[in-house]
Amino acid sequence: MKWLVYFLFFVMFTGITSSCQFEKKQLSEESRSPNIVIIYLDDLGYGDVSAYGATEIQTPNIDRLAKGGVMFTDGHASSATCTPSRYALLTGVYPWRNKDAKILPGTAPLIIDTAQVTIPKMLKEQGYYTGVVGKWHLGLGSGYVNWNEHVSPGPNEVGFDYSYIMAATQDRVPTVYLKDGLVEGLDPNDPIEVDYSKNFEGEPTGKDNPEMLTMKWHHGHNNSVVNGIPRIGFMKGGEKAKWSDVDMADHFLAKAQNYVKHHKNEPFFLYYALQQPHVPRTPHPRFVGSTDLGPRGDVIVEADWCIGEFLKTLEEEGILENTLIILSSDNGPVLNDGYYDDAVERIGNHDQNGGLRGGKYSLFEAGTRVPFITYWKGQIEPKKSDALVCQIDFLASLAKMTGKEVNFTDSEELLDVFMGKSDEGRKELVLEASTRTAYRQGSWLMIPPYNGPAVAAQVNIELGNSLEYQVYNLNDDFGQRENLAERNLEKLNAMIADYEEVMGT
Ligand code: NG6
Ligand code: CA
Repeated sequence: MKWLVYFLFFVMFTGITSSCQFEKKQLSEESRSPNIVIIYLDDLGYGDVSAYGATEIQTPNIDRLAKGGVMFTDGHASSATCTPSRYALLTGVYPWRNKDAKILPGTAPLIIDTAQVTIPKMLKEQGYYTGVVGKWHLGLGSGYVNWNEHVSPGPNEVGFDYSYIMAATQDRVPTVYLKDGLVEGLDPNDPIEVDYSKNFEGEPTGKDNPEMLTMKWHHGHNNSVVNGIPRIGFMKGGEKAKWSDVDMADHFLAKAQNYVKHHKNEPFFLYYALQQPHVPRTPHPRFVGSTDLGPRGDVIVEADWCIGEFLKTLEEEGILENTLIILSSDNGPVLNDGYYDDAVERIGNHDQNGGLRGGKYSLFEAGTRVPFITYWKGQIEPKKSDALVCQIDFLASLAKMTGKEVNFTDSEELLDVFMGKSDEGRKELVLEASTRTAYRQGSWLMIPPYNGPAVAAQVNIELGNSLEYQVYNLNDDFGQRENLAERNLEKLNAMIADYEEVMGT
């Protein structure tokens, strides 16, 4: 009898707990945070995407995101160059607050403090698995880097569970991939040495060995030669570990796809940082000639294809509906960035700036205004938004989305804007280009006076330098042709005062 009572109790109890567990499971699945993917291109301009008006390049896969999500027309990178923009994207901190946030050589130490909040760190605390695949360019190590040992600190120390990266840029040595801090495919009998100040004895260079080159350098880029391409910096050894430039896009894509397949059952974050269309532009042979624009156009088509394949993987794995995708670029476009690759000669009717003034390195609008898209199938209603938004705002917005509310200094919480529910973007934004800053307020932009050339001669881009204050109203003057500073002294003075307050000067 006693046993029967025990038995009945046992049945009731296990029944109750298992039904509780069932409810809990269902609940957590419903409220589960979506996967988050940031697809980040390198030097892709506002006018380089067909959804943004390009006619000479077709980007059907990026367009699919733009047309199925929020396509921002006033979305900005924090800076007109790579390292500062990536720093701001990941940390939510304005790059001009960190004096090391400037274009880094391949030997530079990590510029993110390992104690700093980052998107991957914040998401990890919220139960995400976090990964980065592609271009890093935020420095590695804390001084001298021995590339033959575990390289640290790096992405894994600032919040990424998994990292598969190129250290700096495609045009900088070392030209090898690193997986979780280890150079992939390294032969211990052929150690890697890297130096940015002097060559290793007897090693060929782009400058002295033009006969070795399959791509000619225009400015800079005349140090070590790898795969016939002269690079920035000197490198010796590591033959087997060197990447194949034409396979890089496929290589990163496969890593990104694998990552998704392995982590589809947990909330994951992926920062997929493509290398295109940064120099050297090395389309895989199957993309050569896919535009009339030469390699620069062809690698944009290649990048678009990679994005399409990546989306297919999300679909095949059944998680597209549960994944928020953000797509943008680290800075504006440049044609000749140091190699002769026909980008200038074959530009034809293409306008990489999409009507904006300036380009990469510039304080004018084309420096930072870039393609900027948020997409979440079934959750975000397709629309165009002219809200002023910046990549620096992802941190606070994703924190809000995943239930972690923190007050950030520079990163603004704009979740409703990114979800297409509001067009109330930022009221103000400080933009940066090679340590210079400009101030955006509403539709107005103020550039303080700067010494320095008006045009960067080698890349042929207007930098925004002038000894006079410049003020533009972007609503009426998209191409920044008319400096209104003199005629609007009141506006100018008000903007200077607000700018100085933000800058703390
Ligand atoms: C410049 C390079 C340019 C590019 C850029 C970084 C020269 C002359 N120019 O210094 O080719 O590598 O740095 O681009 O070396 S970024 O997109 O990573 O910021
Ligand atoms: Ca870049």
